[in-house]
Amino acid sequence: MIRAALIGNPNVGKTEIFNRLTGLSQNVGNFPGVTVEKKAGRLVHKGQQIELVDLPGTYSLTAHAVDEIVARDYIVIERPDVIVDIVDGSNLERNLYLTMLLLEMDANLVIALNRWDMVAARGMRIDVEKLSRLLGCPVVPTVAIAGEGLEELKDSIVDVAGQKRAEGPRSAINYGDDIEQLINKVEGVIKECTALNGKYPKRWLAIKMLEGDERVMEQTRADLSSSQLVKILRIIEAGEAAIK
Ligand SMILES: Nc1nc2c(ncn2[C@@H]2O[C@H](COP(=O)(O)OP(=O)(O)OP(=O)(O)O)[C@@H](O)[C@H]2O)c(=O)[nH]1
Ligand SMILES: [Mg+2]
Repeated sequence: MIRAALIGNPNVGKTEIFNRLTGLSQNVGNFPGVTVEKKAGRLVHKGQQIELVDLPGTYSLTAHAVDEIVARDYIVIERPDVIVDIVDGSNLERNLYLTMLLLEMDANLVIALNRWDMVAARGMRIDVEKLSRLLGCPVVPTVAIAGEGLEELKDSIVDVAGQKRAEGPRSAINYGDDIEQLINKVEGVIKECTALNGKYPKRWLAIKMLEGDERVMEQTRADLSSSQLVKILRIIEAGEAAIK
């Protein structure tokens, strides 16, 4: 069975896509925040069972807001095989911020460029192939309300689930030499920790630790030995001192 999750900014059409793919009828509404709890449904495509989860809309993946925590925990703890990032094509720049955060998490991404009807209506042009090349994942234009592009979207979900997850960042953000050095050092300690092995994306975890993300610190504390924890805290301290 393929485990896939729909994620994206609020009000982009995630639930509309979820309903059409699963045959369920969750609430859809023309305002943000309609979906507040994750909902699961099933479908079969090309003989493959797919479990699909509809997540609450989120702009970011910090641990500060409940909807962000639901989405983020689902991705880092449940680790679905495929993440379907629903992007509002008519609001591309704003929506791609979340996409970059997902790439940083090493997510196995498929992007649905939804509201493709609005893209055309507004006279905008998007080079879908170029976007797909730059982001290193399939990009499928969709019009959820008309059911357009959904067969291609299901094809991409099955294709991406069949590919092996690439280790390491594909087109993640480069934070510059100083910060990258700190990330590498923390990642080095994380690699030594067998209890954390395969549990979280390593680079993502290192970045969150350097950010002082309390939730990540709590979630990993029991897995780290005290000497590993001390090493990490020293790297963070040294980094802070160097930046000041
Ligand atoms: N024009 C157009 N409208 C769409 C499309 N897809 C969805 N919508 C509309 O966008 C609105 C939001 O749809 P939802 O499916 O509720 O969006 P959501 O992403 O689940 O929203 P939250 O749960 O609040 O995060 C609804 O009014 C849909 O009818 C599309 O492809 N084109
Ligand atoms: Mg919704």
